[in-house]
Amino acid sequence: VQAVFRSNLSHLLELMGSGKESLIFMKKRTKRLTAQWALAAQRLAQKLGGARRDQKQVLVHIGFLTEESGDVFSPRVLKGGPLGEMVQWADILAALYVLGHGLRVTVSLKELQSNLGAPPGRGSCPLATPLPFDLVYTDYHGLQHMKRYMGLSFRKYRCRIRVIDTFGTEPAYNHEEYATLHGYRTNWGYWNLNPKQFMTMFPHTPDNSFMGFVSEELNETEKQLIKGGKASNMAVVYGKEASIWKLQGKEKFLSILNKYLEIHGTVYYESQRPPEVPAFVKNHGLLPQPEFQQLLRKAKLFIGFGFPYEGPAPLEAIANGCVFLQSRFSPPHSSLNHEFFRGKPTSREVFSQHPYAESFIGKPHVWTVDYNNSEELEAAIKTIVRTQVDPYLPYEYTCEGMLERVHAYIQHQDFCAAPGPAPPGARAPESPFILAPNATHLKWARNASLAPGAWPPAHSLRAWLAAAGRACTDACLDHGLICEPSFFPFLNSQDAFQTLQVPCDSTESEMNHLYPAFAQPGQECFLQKEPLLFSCAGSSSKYRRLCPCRDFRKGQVALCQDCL
Ligand code: U2F
Repeated sequence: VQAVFRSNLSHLLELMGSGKESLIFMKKRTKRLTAQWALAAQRLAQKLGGARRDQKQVLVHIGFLTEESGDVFSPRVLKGGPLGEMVQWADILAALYVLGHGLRVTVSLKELQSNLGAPPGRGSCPLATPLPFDLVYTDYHGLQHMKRYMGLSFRKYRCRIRVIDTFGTEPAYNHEEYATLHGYRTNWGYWNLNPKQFMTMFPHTPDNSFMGFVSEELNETEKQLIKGGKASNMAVVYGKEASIWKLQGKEKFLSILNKYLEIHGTVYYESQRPPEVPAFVKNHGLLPQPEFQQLLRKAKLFIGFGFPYEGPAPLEAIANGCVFLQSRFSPPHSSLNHEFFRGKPTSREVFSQHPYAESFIGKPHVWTVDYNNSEELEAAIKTIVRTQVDPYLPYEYTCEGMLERVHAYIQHQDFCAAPGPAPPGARAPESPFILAPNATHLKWARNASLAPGAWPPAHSLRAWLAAAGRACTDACLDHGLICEPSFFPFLNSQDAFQTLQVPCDSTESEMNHLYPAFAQPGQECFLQKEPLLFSCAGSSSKYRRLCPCRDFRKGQVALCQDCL
């Protein structure tokens, strides 16, 4: 069956159920964004020019909202608790629905069970129960639920699952045996899924798929209106919870700000002003999303205090013409040194409160400064107050961008196909690479004929031998490219090393998330033995990693030029 774009979302609102504060928040958002989704669908339909899209049957099981997993989020919706996850789930549901897929939504184990078919237990044979869905979007909590209810068929069908995973899961943490042996075992990881089945909130690591969410897009007239309507010296502090204001050195920081700007906040409070928030701050209390946007439209500056990490609000602020000011983290925060990230299945280092804003957007919209350096801070504020910036929203965070990406994933990502050690042609028989002059850059010369049907198409591969100590994520970015883990099999061979003129004295095949790699002392080459461990993330000064990179579409890092 062909999928047909939908522009009326009222049936989706019914599917989303009711009762919980979190669902109410999500439904309000979906309703408010209906016109934007409809317009985006129209544009994408035009862009795709009638290309065939298969309709999938999709189950969305939002595990963290179930009572069985504690549902700690719903009661905090109106009290300054995290809303980022709800923003994202609302947008995922909208994208799937607008793309025209068959949709079921569950937020309790009972509903899940009745959608999965016969429950396991006496009298039923879980193996015999076929899964009535082509795709299941869930989270780490939901994975547990599904495993419990699907019994033996979980293994068979897990390739259909997509895990919405805010901060991401690196391959070393995902592989159960490897994680256990090498100290990467956490509360969450070790499901042995294809790492691309994990879908993140920002493009953290290309080992996972970037799912994202949307921010409201302004038309030209609105942009002009906003630019004209800015209050000259108004700043809004990022943070709905009073605890965020317990920033070290806050007094000094705020007094500098207060010299140049009128400071506003949207901190939740019960009956009286939270003691953490100084008297000169104009606190509006937690605002409903549309009113928060209105506030951002008047403000010149949106100020991060270091927490929350990697949320949606800075994108909304920038989209509404604010400058986002945030602190640089030195040393960077990670699961090794910070409570918030501890136990999360990633070693990713976070160099500022919002690394995406820093590296994908940057100046003039984003200023990342050392808050302990008063001079640097004051100089930044002075410049910001003087400059005018245009509202800006990266394409990948528009409704159209999200639809385009989710469409591409649904049509092309298949983790159920029989896993081979390498796709056809991966042994690179007759010099499929062209050598760059410096002999560290390989380009796939033939077209995709060596690996027909591969996605992303194999001809977008550009391979680099990274410097010692450099991760593939960074090595690719250094060349304006992005690491593409699905291309690792093309590089995981003696031939590939040979074509690169890497002088291997010996070659070994082992389980190590840094392989394929070359070790200079001893001139040893190492191949990856376990395909699940192919990883863009990770580095060691011992190795020069062999890295598969690819190009990407402007404003849509998840997709290569020829990926649509
Ligand atoms: C992030 O969660 P948060 O919910 O803390 O992220 P924010 O960026 O603060 O904002 C989420 C939404 O809250 C809205 C705003 C954003 O879309 O429009 N909002 C509002 O409705 N009223 C207000 O007064 C102020 C903001 C992240 F998303 C999570 O994944 C993390 O778990 C969490 C911790 O790092 O940070």
